[in-house]
Amino acid sequence: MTLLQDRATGADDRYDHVEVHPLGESIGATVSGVRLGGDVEPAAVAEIRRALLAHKVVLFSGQDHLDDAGHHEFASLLGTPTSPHPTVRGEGHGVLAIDSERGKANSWHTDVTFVDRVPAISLLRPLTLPTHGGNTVWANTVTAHDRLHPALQALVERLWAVHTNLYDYAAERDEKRVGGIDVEEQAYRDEFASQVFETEHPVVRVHPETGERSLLLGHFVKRFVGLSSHDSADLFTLLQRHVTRLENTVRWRWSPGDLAIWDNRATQHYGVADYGDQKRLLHRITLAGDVPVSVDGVRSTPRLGDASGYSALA
Ligand SMILES: O=C(O)CCC(=O)C(=O)O
Ligand SMILES: [Fe+2]
Repeated sequence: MTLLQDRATGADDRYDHVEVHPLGESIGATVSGVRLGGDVEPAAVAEIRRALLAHKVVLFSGQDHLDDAGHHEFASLLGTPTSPHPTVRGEGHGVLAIDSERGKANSWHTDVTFVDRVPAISLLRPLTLPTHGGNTVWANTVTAHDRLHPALQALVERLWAVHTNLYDYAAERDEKRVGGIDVEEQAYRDEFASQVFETEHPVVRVHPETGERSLLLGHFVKRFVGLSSHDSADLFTLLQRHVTRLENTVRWRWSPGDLAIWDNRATQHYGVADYGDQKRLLHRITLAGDVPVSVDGVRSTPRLGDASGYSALA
């Protein structure tokens, strides 16, 4: 990506209806000059979508007027909202609560990759923020792919991974003694895994709108098809290291009234859990996506679970 920016203002002059300020060369832009809601004019929606596809995550501020209904109305201009989650109950308006009292997303992932129809876009809005910490970091999985050595690209092009919602919580976190785990957190984990989903996805997917190739990985990956668990773990670590290198990320410090929108087909993200026991609550709406397709045109295959009730196909 070559950024076209006005040297004085930092704004990208290819937008007429919104202002777009890139936050870095790899990923992230702030978008301003628009009041989000169900009444945003189509030309502005089209530019927001263009900025999203170019920068992978776009960040809005000053949207304090948004409630769940407005969040949902605006989301509906960009796509078809899914139900809140394949297994976890939501809040109405297609909203999933991201609540520190139930668990923390401090592990790199792409949302809901354990189903075949991975959501295309997620929209996240803070309701309660801690006094410090609790930033979110996004990584660009297209640049992660493109910056791999061609020999590594050739390797991963032919590889498929099994993703499941029964992922290993202890792998990315400090393991808690079973008897010592918080009751609410355990209830959430039980609900999360109340129905098991498993899907085989290509490690390299072709983006349905941009044609870009991206690495489809993150913490729901259980193993690579045909590789031993040791080889899977080593290769997963190697690839994730390329996804999450700092040059490939953007970090956002939340303020009340913000809204983040990310292209879930081209990113991973991580909620930094550095705010102690403070309450942190955000509301997320996801938009229906299509079934990923490999570079050879082969679609992902569900192995366990039927996600048709969770999401239409985009
Ligand atoms: O807590 C965060 O910052 C990220 C939450 C998350 O993973 C999500 O909203 O999908
Ligand atoms: Fe997430």
